[in-house]
Amino acid sequence: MSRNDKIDQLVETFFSGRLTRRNFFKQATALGLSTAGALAIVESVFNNTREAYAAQVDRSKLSKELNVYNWSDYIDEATIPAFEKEFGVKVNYDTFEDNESMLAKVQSGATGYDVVYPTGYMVEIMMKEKLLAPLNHDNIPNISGVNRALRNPPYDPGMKYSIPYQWGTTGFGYNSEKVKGNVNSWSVLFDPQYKGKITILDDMRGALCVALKYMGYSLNTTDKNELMEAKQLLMEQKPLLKAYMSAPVKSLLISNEVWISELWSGDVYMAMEENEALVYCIPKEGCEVWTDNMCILKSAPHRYTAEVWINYNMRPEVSAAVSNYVWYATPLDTAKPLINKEALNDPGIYPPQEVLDRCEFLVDIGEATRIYDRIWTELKAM
Ligand code: N2P
Repeated sequence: MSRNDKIDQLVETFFSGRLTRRNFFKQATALGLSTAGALAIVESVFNNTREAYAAQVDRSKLSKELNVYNWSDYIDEATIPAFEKEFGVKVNYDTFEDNESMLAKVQSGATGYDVVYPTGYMVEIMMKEKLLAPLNHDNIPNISGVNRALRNPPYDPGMKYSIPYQWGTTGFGYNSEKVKGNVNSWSVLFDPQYKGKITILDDMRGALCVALKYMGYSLNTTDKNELMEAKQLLMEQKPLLKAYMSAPVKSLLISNEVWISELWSGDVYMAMEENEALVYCIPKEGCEVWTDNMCILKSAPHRYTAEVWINYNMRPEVSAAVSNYVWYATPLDTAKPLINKEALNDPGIYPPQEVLDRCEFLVDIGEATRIYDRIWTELKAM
Protein backbone atom coordinates (compact mmCIF):
# COMPACT_ATOMS: atom_id res chain seq x y z
CA MET A 1 0.00 0.00 0.00
CA SER A 2 1.34 3.45 -0.88
CA ARG A 3 1.90 6.05 1.80
CA ASN A 4 -1.03 8.07 0.50
CA ASP A 5 -3.30 5.03 0.69
CA LYS A 6 -2.13 4.46 4.23
CA ILE A 7 -2.91 8.05 5.13
CA ASP A 8 -6.37 7.73 3.53
CA GLN A 9 -7.02 4.58 5.46
CA LEU A 10 -5.86 6.19 8.70
CA VAL A 11 -8.16 9.18 8.19
CA GLU A 12 -11.06 6.88 7.43
CA THR A 13 -10.42 4.79 10.53
CA PHE A 14 -10.28 7.97 12.59
CA PHE A 15 -13.55 9.32 11.24
CA SER A 16 -15.33 6.04 11.74
CA GLY A 17 -14.58 6.36 15.43
CA ARG A 18 -12.22 3.40 15.64
CA LEU A 19 -9.24 5.45 16.72
CA THR A 20 -8.67 7.94 19.53
CA ARG A 21 -7.42 11.37 18.61
CA ARG A 22 -4.13 10.62 20.31
CA ASN A 23 -3.54 7.42 18.36
CA PHE A 24 -4.54 9.15 15.17
CA PHE A 25 -1.81 11.74 15.63
CA LYS A 26 0.68 9.10 16.74
CA GLN A 27 0.08 7.02 13.60
CA ALA A 28 0.04 10.13 11.43
CA THR A 29 3.47 11.02 12.80
CA ALA A 30 4.67 7.50 12.08
CA LEU A 31 3.59 8.04 8.46
CA GLY A 32 5.75 11.13 8.35
CA LEU A 33 3.01 13.74 8.78
CA SER A 34 3.53 16.78 10.98
CA THR A 35 0.83 17.66 13.51
CA ALA A 36 -0.09 20.64 11.35
CA GLY A 37 -0.29 18.36 8.30
CA ALA A 38 -2.53 15.90 10.10
CA LEU A 39 -4.75 18.74 11.32
CA ALA A 40 -5.01 20.11 7.78
CA ILE A 41 -6.22 16.72 6.54
CA VAL A 42 -8.84 16.56 9.26
CA GLU A 43 -9.97 20.08 8.38
CA SER A 44 -10.25 19.26 4.69
CA VAL A 45 -12.39 16.23 5.46
CA PHE A 46 -14.64 18.49 7.52
CA ASN A 47 -14.91 20.93 4.62
CA ASN A 48 -15.75 18.22 2.10
CA THR A 49 -18.36 16.67 4.33
CA ARG A 50 -19.81 20.08 5.15
CA GLU A 51 -20.38 20.74 1.44
CA ALA A 52 -21.70 17.24 0.88
CA TYR A 53 -24.20 17.58 3.73
CA ALA A 54 -25.40 20.95 2.55
CA ALA A 55 -25.91 19.62 -0.98
CA GLN A 56 -28.05 16.74 0.30
CA VAL A 57 -30.78 18.92 1.73
CA ASP A 58 -33.86 19.19 -0.46
CA ARG A 59 -34.71 22.81 0.18
CA SER A 60 -38.10 22.52 -1.48
CA LYS A 61 -39.15 20.21 1.35
CA LEU A 62 -38.16 22.56 4.16
CA SER A 63 -40.88 24.15 6.27
CA LYS A 64 -40.80 27.84 7.15
CA GLU A 65 -40.61 27.12 10.87
CA LEU A 66 -39.31 24.48 13.26
CA ASN A 67 -40.35 24.03 16.90
CA VAL A 68 -37.60 22.83 19.21
CA TYR A 69 -38.01 21.90 22.90
CA ASN A 70 -34.67 21.46 24.70
CA TRP A 71 -33.18 21.64 28.20
CA SER A 72 -32.21 25.15 29.35
CA ASP A 73 -28.56 26.23 28.88
CA TYR A 74 -27.89 23.50 26.36
CA ILE A 75 -26.95 25.11 23.07
CA ASP A 76 -24.31 27.42 21.63
CA GLU A 77 -25.27 31.02 20.96
CA ALA A 78 -24.57 30.59 17.23
CA THR A 79 -26.39 27.27 16.71
CA ILE A 80 -29.84 28.68 15.97
CA PRO A 81 -28.93 31.88 14.07
CA ALA A 82 -26.52 29.97 11.80
CA PHE A 83 -29.17 27.32 11.02
CA GLU A 84 -31.81 29.97 10.33
CA LYS A 85 -29.46 31.80 8.02
CA GLU A 86 -28.28 28.73 6.10
CA PHE A 87 -31.71 27.13 5.62
CA GLY A 88 -34.11 30.05 5.86
CA VAL A 89 -36.11 28.29 8.58
CA LYS A 90 -37.30 30.16 11.68
CA VAL A 91 -36.56 28.16 14.83
CA ASN A 92 -39.01 28.56 17.71
CA TYR A 93 -37.02 27.47 20.75
CA ASP A 94 -38.55 26.52 24.12
CA THR A 95 -36.77 25.07 27.14
CA PHE A 96 -37.55 22.72 30.04
CA GLU A 97 -35.79 21.82 33.31
CA ASP A 98 -36.49 18.12 33.79
CA ASN A 99 -37.63 15.03 31.89
CA GLU A 100 -40.89 14.51 33.73
CA SER A 101 -42.22 18.00 33.07
CA MET A 102 -41.18 17.72 29.41
CA LEU A 103 -43.12 14.45 29.19
CA ALA A 104 -46.18 15.94 30.88
CA LYS A 105 -46.18 18.84 28.44
CA VAL A 106 -45.84 16.56 25.42
CA GLN A 107 -48.57 14.26 26.74
CA SER A 108 -50.90 17.20 27.20
CA GLY A 109 -50.96 17.29 23.39
CA ALA A 110 -51.02 20.04 20.80
CA THR A 111 -47.62 21.43 21.71
CA GLY A 112 -46.61 21.71 18.07
CA TYR A 113 -43.06 20.66 19.02
CA ASP A 114 -40.99 18.91 16.39
CA VAL A 115 -37.75 18.03 18.18
CA VAL A 116 -37.44 17.14 21.88
CA TYR A 117 -34.37 16.14 23.94
CA PRO A 118 -35.17 13.31 26.41
CA THR A 119 -32.58 11.51 28.52
CA GLY A 120 -32.10 7.79 27.65
CA TYR A 121 -34.62 6.36 30.14
CA MET A 122 -37.15 8.94 28.97
CA VAL A 123 -36.63 7.89 25.34
CA GLU A 124 -37.67 4.43 26.51
CA ILE A 125 -40.79 5.80 28.18
CA MET A 126 -41.73 7.97 25.20
CA MET A 127 -41.23 5.04 22.81
CA LYS A 128 -43.55 2.87 24.92
CA GLU A 129 -46.09 5.69 24.96
CA LYS A 130 -45.82 5.88 21.16
CA LEU A 131 -44.93 9.54 21.27
CA LEU A 132 -41.87 9.33 18.99
CA ALA A 133 -41.51 9.08 15.22
CA PRO A 134 -38.95 6.73 13.65
CA LEU A 135 -35.99 8.64 12.22
CA ASN A 136 -35.10 8.44 8.55
CA HIS A 137 -31.35 7.94 8.74
CA ASP A 138 -30.98 8.78 5.04
CA ASN A 139 -31.69 12.35 6.03
CA ILE A 140 -29.22 12.21 8.92
CA PRO A 141 -25.93 11.07 7.32
CA ASN A 142 -23.87 12.58 10.15
CA ILE A 143 -25.08 9.70 12.28
CA SER A 144 -21.90 7.96 11.11
CA GLY A 145 -19.97 10.13 13.56
CA VAL A 146 -21.61 8.68 16.69
CA ASN A 147 -19.15 6.89 18.95
CA ARG A 148 -19.42 3.12 18.67
CA ALA A 149 -20.22 2.67 22.35
CA LEU A 150 -23.30 4.89 21.97
CA ARG A 151 -24.81 3.42 18.80
CA ASN A 152 -26.75 0.64 20.44
CA PRO A 153 -28.10 1.95 23.73
CA PRO A 154 -30.35 -0.58 25.49
CA TYR A 155 -33.35 1.78 25.27
CA ASP A 156 -33.07 2.18 21.49
CA PRO A 157 -30.62 -0.15 19.73
CA GLY A 158 -29.58 1.22 16.36
CA MET A 159 -30.80 4.75 17.20
CA LYS A 160 -34.13 4.21 15.46
CA TYR A 161 -35.92 6.89 17.47
CA SER A 162 -33.17 8.83 19.19
CA ILE A 163 -29.73 10.21 18.47
CA PRO A 164 -27.38 11.23 21.27
CA TYR A 165 -26.91 15.00 21.54
CA GLN A 166 -24.60 15.41 24.56
CA TRP A 167 -23.70 13.27 27.53
CA GLY A 168 -22.54 13.81 31.08
CA THR A 169 -22.90 12.82 34.70
CA THR A 170 -25.00 13.99 37.65
CA GLY A 171 -22.69 14.44 40.61
CA PHE A 172 -22.47 17.59 42.69
CA GLY A 173 -20.74 20.94 42.63
CA TYR A 174 -19.29 22.47 45.79
CA ASN A 175 -17.52 25.59 46.95
CA SER A 176 -14.00 24.58 47.97
CA GLU A 177 -13.54 27.71 50.10
CA LYS A 178 -16.55 26.84 52.26
CA VAL A 179 -16.58 23.07 52.22
CA LYS A 180 -13.29 21.81 53.59
CA GLY A 181 -11.63 18.45 53.85
CA ASN A 182 -11.49 15.58 51.39
CA VAL A 183 -14.80 16.00 49.56
CA ASN A 184 -15.51 12.87 47.54
CA SER A 185 -18.78 11.44 48.84
CA TRP A 186 -22.50 12.14 48.77
CA SER A 187 -22.17 12.38 52.56
CA VAL A 188 -21.55 16.17 52.43
CA LEU A 189 -25.12 16.61 51.21
CA PHE A 190 -26.29 15.15 54.51
CA ASP A 191 -23.87 17.05 56.76
CA PRO A 192 -25.72 19.30 59.28
CA GLN A 193 -22.86 21.83 59.37
CA TYR A 194 -23.91 22.89 55.84
CA LYS A 195 -27.55 23.43 56.76
CA GLY A 196 -29.25 25.89 54.40
CA LYS A 197 -26.38 25.76 51.91
CA ILE A 198 -27.31 22.54 50.13
CA THR A 199 -29.57 21.92 47.14
CA ILE A 200 -30.82 18.81 45.36
CA LEU A 201 -32.13 18.65 41.79
CA ASP A 202 -35.81 19.51 41.50
CA ASP A 203 -36.37 16.27 39.68
CA MET A 204 -37.94 13.00 40.89
CA ARG A 205 -35.33 10.50 39.67
CA GLY A 206 -32.49 12.94 40.29
CA ALA A 207 -33.42 13.43 43.95
CA LEU A 208 -33.88 9.71 44.64
CA CYS A 209 -30.48 9.02 43.04
CA VAL A 210 -28.68 10.92 45.79
CA ALA A 211 -30.12 8.82 48.61
CA LEU A 212 -29.99 5.51 46.72
CA LYS A 213 -26.37 5.86 45.64
CA TYR A 214 -25.32 7.15 49.06
CA MET A 215 -26.74 3.99 50.62
CA GLY A 216 -25.08 1.78 48.00
CA TYR A 217 -28.27 0.85 46.13
CA SER A 218 -28.92 0.96 42.41
CA LEU A 219 -30.46 4.17 41.17
CA ASN A 220 -32.91 1.96 39.27
CA THR A 221 -34.07 0.00 42.28
CA THR A 222 -37.67 -1.16 42.40
CA ASP A 223 -37.23 -2.73 45.84
CA LYS A 224 -39.84 -1.26 48.18
CA ASN A 225 -37.66 -1.47 51.29
CA GLU A 226 -34.75 0.28 49.61
CA LEU A 227 -37.08 2.98 48.34
CA MET A 228 -38.60 3.49 51.80
CA GLU A 229 -35.12 3.82 53.28
CA ALA A 230 -34.26 6.37 50.62
CA LYS A 231 -37.42 8.28 51.40
CA GLN A 232 -36.60 8.31 55.11
CA LEU A 233 -33.12 9.62 54.41
CA LEU A 234 -34.41 12.38 52.12
CA MET A 235 -37.00 13.38 54.72
CA GLU A 236 -34.29 13.74 57.34
CA GLN A 237 -32.24 15.72 54.86
CA LYS A 238 -34.99 18.14 53.85
CA PRO A 239 -34.46 20.59 56.77
CA LEU A 240 -30.83 20.94 55.67
CA LEU A 241 -31.80 22.01 52.17
CA LYS A 242 -32.03 25.49 50.80
CA ALA A 243 -34.31 24.10 48.11
CA TYR A 244 -34.92 21.50 45.46
CA MET A 245 -33.52 23.41 42.52
CA SER A 246 -32.13 22.51 39.09
CA ALA A 247 -30.53 24.78 36.46
CA PRO A 248 -31.35 28.08 38.24
CA VAL A 249 -29.10 27.07 41.15
CA LYS A 250 -26.08 28.12 39.10
CA SER A 251 -26.53 31.77 40.04
CA LEU A 252 -26.71 30.86 43.76
CA LEU A 253 -23.50 28.83 43.50
CA ILE A 254 -21.82 31.74 41.74
CA SER A 255 -22.88 34.22 44.45
CA ASN A 256 -21.75 31.84 47.28
CA GLU A 257 -25.31 31.67 48.56
CA VAL A 258 -25.34 27.92 48.08
CA TRP A 259 -22.25 25.76 48.70
CA ILE A 260 -23.20 22.22 47.67
CA SER A 261 -25.54 21.29 44.81
CA GLU A 262 -26.46 18.06 43.18
CA LEU A 263 -26.20 19.12 39.54
CA TRP A 264 -25.27 17.98 36.04
CA SER A 265 -21.57 18.12 35.14
CA GLY A 266 -21.70 20.83 32.47
CA ASP A 267 -23.96 23.13 34.47
CA VAL A 268 -21.41 23.02 37.31
CA TYR A 269 -18.61 23.82 34.85
CA MET A 270 -20.66 26.75 33.51
CA ALA A 271 -20.87 28.11 37.09
CA MET A 272 -17.14 27.44 37.56
CA GLU A 273 -16.43 29.93 34.78
CA GLU A 274 -17.81 32.65 37.08
CA ASN A 275 -16.61 31.39 40.47
CA GLU A 276 -13.17 29.81 40.75
CA ALA A 277 -13.88 28.24 44.14
CA LEU A 278 -16.37 25.82 42.60
CA VAL A 279 -15.42 22.19 41.98
CA TYR A 280 -17.32 19.32 40.34
CA CYS A 281 -17.33 15.94 42.08
CA ILE A 282 -18.33 12.49 40.87
CA PRO A 283 -18.87 10.86 44.27
CA LYS A 284 -16.99 7.72 45.17
CA GLU A 285 -20.31 5.89 45.62
CA GLY A 286 -21.10 6.60 41.96
CA CYS A 287 -23.85 8.59 40.29
CA GLU A 288 -25.94 8.81 37.14
CA VAL A 289 -24.28 8.89 33.72
CA TRP A 290 -26.62 9.85 30.90
CA THR A 291 -27.08 10.76 27.29
CA ASP A 292 -29.62 13.35 26.24
CA ASN A 293 -31.06 12.66 22.82
CA MET A 294 -32.60 14.35 19.83
CA CYS A 295 -36.00 12.82 18.99
CA ILE A 296 -38.84 13.76 16.68
CA LEU A 297 -42.37 13.63 18.03
CA LYS A 298 -44.90 11.54 16.21
CA SER A 299 -47.10 14.63 16.17
CA ALA A 300 -44.29 16.79 14.71
CA PRO A 301 -45.66 19.12 12.05
CA HIS A 302 -42.28 19.46 10.30
CA ARG A 303 -40.62 16.06 10.19
CA TYR A 304 -38.23 16.58 7.28
CA THR A 305 -37.00 19.93 8.58
CA ALA A 306 -36.56 18.30 11.99
CA GLU A 307 -34.25 15.70 10.44
CA VAL A 308 -32.29 18.44 8.72
CA TRP A 309 -31.98 20.19 12.11
CA ILE A 310 -30.74 17.00 13.77
CA ASN A 311 -28.21 16.41 11.03
CA TYR A 312 -27.04 20.02 11.28
CA ASN A 313 -26.56 19.59 15.03
CA MET A 314 -24.37 16.59 14.29
CA ARG A 315 -21.95 18.47 12.10
CA PRO A 316 -18.61 18.18 13.85
CA GLU A 317 -18.19 21.93 14.24
CA VAL A 318 -21.76 22.50 15.43
CA SER A 319 -21.67 19.72 18.03
CA ALA A 320 -18.21 20.77 19.20
CA ALA A 321 -19.30 24.41 19.55
CA VAL A 322 -22.17 23.30 21.80
CA SER A 323 -19.85 21.13 23.92
CA ASN A 324 -17.26 23.88 24.14
CA TYR A 325 -19.91 26.33 25.29
CA VAL A 326 -21.89 24.23 27.78
CA TRP A 327 -19.11 21.89 28.99
CA TYR A 328 -20.92 18.64 28.22
CA ALA A 329 -19.31 15.76 26.34
CA THR A 330 -19.94 15.19 22.63
CA PRO A 331 -21.09 11.73 21.54
CA LEU A 332 -19.50 12.31 18.13
CA ASP A 333 -16.04 11.02 17.31
CA THR A 334 -16.07 13.42 14.39
CA ALA A 335 -16.45 16.39 16.78
CA LYS A 336 -13.79 15.33 19.25
CA PRO A 337 -10.84 16.84 17.36
CA LEU A 338 -12.55 20.22 17.74
CA ILE A 339 -13.18 20.03 21.49
CA ASN A 340 -11.22 22.29 23.85
CA LYS A 341 -8.18 20.45 25.20
CA GLU A 342 -9.03 21.68 28.68
CA ALA A 343 -12.39 19.90 28.55
CA LEU A 344 -11.09 16.76 26.83
CA ASN A 345 -8.47 16.26 29.51
CA ASP A 346 -10.83 16.93 32.39
CA PRO A 347 -11.95 13.71 34.12
CA GLY A 348 -15.05 15.53 35.38
CA ILE A 349 -16.23 15.95 31.77
CA TYR A 350 -14.76 12.87 30.08
CA PRO A 351 -14.40 10.52 33.06
CA PRO A 352 -12.00 7.59 32.78
CA GLN A 353 -13.53 4.13 32.47
CA GLU A 354 -12.92 3.16 36.10
CA VAL A 355 -15.00 6.18 37.19
CA LEU A 356 -17.75 5.43 34.65
CA ASP A 357 -17.84 1.87 35.95
CA ARG A 358 -19.18 3.26 39.25
CA CYS A 359 -21.94 5.13 37.44
CA GLU A 360 -25.29 3.90 36.14
CA PHE A 361 -27.67 4.88 33.38
CA LEU A 362 -31.27 5.40 34.49
CA VAL A 363 -33.77 2.97 32.99
CA ASP A 364 -37.55 3.10 32.93
CA ILE A 365 -38.62 1.53 36.24
CA GLY A 366 -42.11 0.73 34.94
CA GLU A 367 -44.74 0.07 37.63
CA ALA A 368 -42.40 1.28 40.37
CA THR A 369 -42.71 4.78 38.92
CA ARG A 370 -45.81 5.08 41.09
CA ILE A 371 -43.76 4.55 44.26
CA TYR A 372 -41.19 7.09 43.12
CA ASP A 373 -44.00 9.52 42.33
CA ARG A 374 -45.54 9.12 45.74
CA ILE A 375 -42.23 9.61 47.56
CA TRP A 376 -41.48 12.68 45.46
CA THR A 377 -44.90 14.21 46.08
CA GLU A 378 -44.53 13.69 49.84
CA LEU A 379 -41.04 15.16 49.90
CA LYS A 380 -42.09 18.22 47.98
CA ALA A 381 -45.11 18.76 50.22
CA MET A 382 -43.04 18.57 53.44
C1 N2P B 1 -28.45 21.06 30.43
C2 N2P B 1 -28.92 20.02 31.31
C3 N2P B 1 -28.63 18.65 30.94
C4 N2P B 1 -29.46 17.76 31.63
N1 N2P B 1 -28.41 22.35 31.01
C5 N2P B 1 -29.20 16.47 32.13
N2 N2P B 1 -29.75 15.40 31.45
